Amino acid sequence: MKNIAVDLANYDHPLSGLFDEPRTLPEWEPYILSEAVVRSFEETGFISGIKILTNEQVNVLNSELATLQVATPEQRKLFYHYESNESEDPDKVLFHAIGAWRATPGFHDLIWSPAYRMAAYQLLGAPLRLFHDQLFCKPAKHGGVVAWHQDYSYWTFTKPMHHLTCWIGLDDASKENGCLYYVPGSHKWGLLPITGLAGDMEAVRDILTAEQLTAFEHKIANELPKGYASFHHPLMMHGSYANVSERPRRAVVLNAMAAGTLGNTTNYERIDALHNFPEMKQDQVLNSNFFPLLFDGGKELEAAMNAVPRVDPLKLYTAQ
Ligand SMILES: O=C(O)CCC(=O)C(=O)O
Repeated sequence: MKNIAVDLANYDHPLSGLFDEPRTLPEWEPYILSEAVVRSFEETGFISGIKILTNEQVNVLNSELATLQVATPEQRKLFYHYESNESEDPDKVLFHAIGAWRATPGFHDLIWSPAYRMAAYQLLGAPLRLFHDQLFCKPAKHGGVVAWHQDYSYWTFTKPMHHLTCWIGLDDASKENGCLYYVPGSHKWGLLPITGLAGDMEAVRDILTAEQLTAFEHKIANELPKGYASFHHPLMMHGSYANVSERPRRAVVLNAMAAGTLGNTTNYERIDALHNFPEMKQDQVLNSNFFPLLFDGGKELEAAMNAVPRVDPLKLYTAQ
């Protein structure tokens, strides 16, 4: 039994009771982003300071994360990507993995958390599916640079671009321990070529215009208490510097996409990177159990949802 890892992708609903499950509009109301916050997202390409997790929920996820950092070979098969320095010291594990939602109940249920789902619906302006999740763990005093990049440059095996990233801190994140940085307005720069994620933080500078380089002078450090999140547009320029502090910087990232997103894999030049991903057929809606529908505007809420502020997807997600 020990060697069998249960694939939680078989469950298209929460399993653990870790999160509320609102049904009526009054129950959803505390999670609705204001008009001003939605407009700010349209303008700058990101918003920050959204509470997703209580401290107790953070603790549950951090306990599960510790087990995933030493996952069994069977558990590792559930991941689309699993990269670790394999340090024997749990405090020194440098770790990036995609697919934790399939492996443990807390990470599985996080994708159903109401604060996440409502904000994602408003910021995509459309019903949404899970694309995938990610874990980014930088131990104390460890490099762990994530170079400046745009998420969609790595996701062109799906189309059209109608995706959203939510970054959730599992530790307080500060400049010292390697918080994320954003370049406000860079979501209007169009799609730029890939310049790499590891090693040279500044590699992207070689392909930027003088105007874009100037915009970097206004970069924002996304410092956040644990349990809080930022959301960013798929073309937002972002990255994180090394953790030079005495404490870890762990985070879980949820990547969503509009419910009608299609596979675009036939001519994808980095196809090798996808060999552990779920099947994605060219021009077919990604609607298997690996891409669960997370929020469709709530059938039971229907009329009320029209009053909830949302972005206009045609304005925000068409320039590529
Ligand atoms: O957590 C990090 O340092 C990087 C996260 C990131 O690149 C993302 O959320 O898209």
